[in-house]
Amino acid sequence: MPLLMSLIFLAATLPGSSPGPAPLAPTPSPRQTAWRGLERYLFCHFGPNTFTDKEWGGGNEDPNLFNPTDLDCLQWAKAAKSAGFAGIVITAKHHDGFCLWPSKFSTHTVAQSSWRAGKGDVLADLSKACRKVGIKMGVYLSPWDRNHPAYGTPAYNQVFASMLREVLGNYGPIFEVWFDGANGEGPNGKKQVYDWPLFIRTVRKYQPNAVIFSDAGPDIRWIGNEEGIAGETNWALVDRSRYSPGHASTEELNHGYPDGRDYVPGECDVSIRPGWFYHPEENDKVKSVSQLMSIYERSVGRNANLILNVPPDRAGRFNDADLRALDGFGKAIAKTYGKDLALRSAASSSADRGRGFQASRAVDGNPATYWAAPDGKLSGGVELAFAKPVTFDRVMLQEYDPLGQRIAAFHVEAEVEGEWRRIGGGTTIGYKRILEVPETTATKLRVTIDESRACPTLAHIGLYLSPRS
Ligand code: FUL
Repeated sequence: MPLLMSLIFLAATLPGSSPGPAPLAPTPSPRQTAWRGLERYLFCHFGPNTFTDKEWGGGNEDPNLFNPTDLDCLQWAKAAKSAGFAGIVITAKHHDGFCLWPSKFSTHTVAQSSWRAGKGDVLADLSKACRKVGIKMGVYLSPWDRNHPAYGTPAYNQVFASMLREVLGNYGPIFEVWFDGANGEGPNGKKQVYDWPLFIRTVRKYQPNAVIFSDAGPDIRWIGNEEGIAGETNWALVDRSRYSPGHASTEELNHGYPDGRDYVPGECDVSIRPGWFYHPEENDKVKSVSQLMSIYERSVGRNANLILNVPPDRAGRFNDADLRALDGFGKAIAKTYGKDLALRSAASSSADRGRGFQASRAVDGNPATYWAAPDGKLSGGVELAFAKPVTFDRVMLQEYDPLGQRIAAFHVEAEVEGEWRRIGGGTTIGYKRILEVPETTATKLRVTIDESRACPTLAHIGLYLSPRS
């Protein structure tokens, strides 16, 4: 046998060497994996409602009402970036049908307003600002249109697809397209039968890397409430075929289920204020940093992404109260999760797959490497030993998401003054799970997987201490 062949044979048969676990269907697409890494981004509800103090416009508003006196998308983008948000999704068109760009397929747009003498284009300003600051841009487009005369007839589907083409073709890369499921009546009193396959095809054609959001995916799903809270058990798996936009069980969307045939992770939407649009009387109702942190830990910390709405005011700027909350929120996340107290601790495993998948891979700070149990083993765990006792009140766990969501139950124990005690546990982990535990000072930590759909993986075990107030 030639030397090289012998070496390969030897390596393959060495005890402990192993190929990686086989992926467990359904698994994320590359666009879903890229979206996972963004974790949180802003939502901006902006349009005629900003000026009429409404949440849902009738579609018959005078376009001249839309008149931001000092539109400053750079201010939005800078605030997002400095608070650690990865992008901004804007309501390019809400239910009132008003287009924030000069669409050729509607007569209810910025071009019909006297704002910037009809030459303004909010999407152009925002895409420039996002590019300058280095964050991503996404768009919300409501298929429900209370202004368009064709709404309620088959012709409207072509109108909406043409609008999508304009929005997706002219402003650079778009990372997310947010489809609202609302389907009310239009000006002629009729409801539209939406051509979803056409809309989805159009997005894929003009922005193949964008994820599409709706109750039914196809890429990411609504989490089933507008409080920004994912279920404590949250599978990224559902059967897409059981839902359509606007028609889905909110309970199922909130939790997913382990036998779901499609990989469609959740996105948690919530506003920093009571309303989605700006209302001056809500300036003193902006959520506190501790409320926002609790939302973060129940969205990003429960295997979902967070889209936080910050509505620009009538000038076209974020209000100071929102800026303060955003800044505090960004700082609190950085303070809590900026320092991993378990990083590069001594790690061992009760069920080790072998070379390349040792327990140390879960604490090496690299999300692309992971601990994995041998094939067929559906339980097992990782133990960490610390050189000095570590004090923490948050445990972060991550599966290696590209191989599919596997873990269904786990628990965590800590060695405190020589005695092991259980400090927490749960069901799903997925891309990221944050567990709030009592403040604990431990010399060792053990994460045990109790149930799994296939041999479990852990890409990250992190320990953190929230700042004391
Ligand atoms: C809902 C809409 O009806 C609200 O106005 C808002 O845009 C929210 C994010 O989605 O379906």
